[in-house]
Amino acid sequence: MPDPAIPALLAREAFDAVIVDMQHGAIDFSTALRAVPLIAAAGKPAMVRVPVGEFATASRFLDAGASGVIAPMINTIEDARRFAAFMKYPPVGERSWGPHGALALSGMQPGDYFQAANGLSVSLAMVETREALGIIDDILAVPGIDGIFIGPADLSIALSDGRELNPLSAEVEEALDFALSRVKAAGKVAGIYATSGARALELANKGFHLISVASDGAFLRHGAQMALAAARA
Ligand code: 3PY
Ligand code: MG
Repeated sequence: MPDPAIPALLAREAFDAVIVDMQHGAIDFSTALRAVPLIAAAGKPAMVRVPVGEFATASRFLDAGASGVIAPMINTIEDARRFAAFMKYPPVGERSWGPHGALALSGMQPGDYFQAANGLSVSLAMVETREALGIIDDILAVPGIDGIFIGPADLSIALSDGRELNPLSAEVEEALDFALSRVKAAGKVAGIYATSGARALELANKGFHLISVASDGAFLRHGAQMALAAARA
């Protein structure tokens, strides 16, 4: 939702991090930018999902003090390399210097931030197509890619050749297990989107490290439904 008060409010709940979604969310660049220090003020890492292919935007969010970026539809090695290049300073990548918000929020000296930044800025490549699954080892091997983030909805569309949207399908489940085993073999991080808290628990039990538990709109709808059900009972 396009208001920084929403991630600020959610950051005060018991989440480990808050993800601002610029791929499908209606939030614009400057509004999302304002969310970063509000999330950080709650002591939580601010993460941003950038629109498809907008790797320069990833750098700008790191400059503003975001702790990590999720890049959707990383379907080729070149996509992964370009994403990593914008996320990491040399010698790993080609990130350009100018971390105004990261310095202000962390209080670090520029030289110290420069030394630490590549380890502080988490880059997660979204695996959500057949192509990406097929080259998952190569994506994970790209220097500067810290892990993957699975999009089970798009994956279900891809794996069914466009026949269905079913993030809980047997095919998706099999792909999740495969992806997770590859991430573990690479010693990197596995993230995934869950459509509910109950699903998030299942995915945590499988071994995923970072799990997005539904969305602001879903929370609002759920809260409204609960209150109405109680009132109408
Ligand atoms: C997907 O399920 O495809 C996602 O990108 C989750 O947000
Ligand atoms: Mg997706």
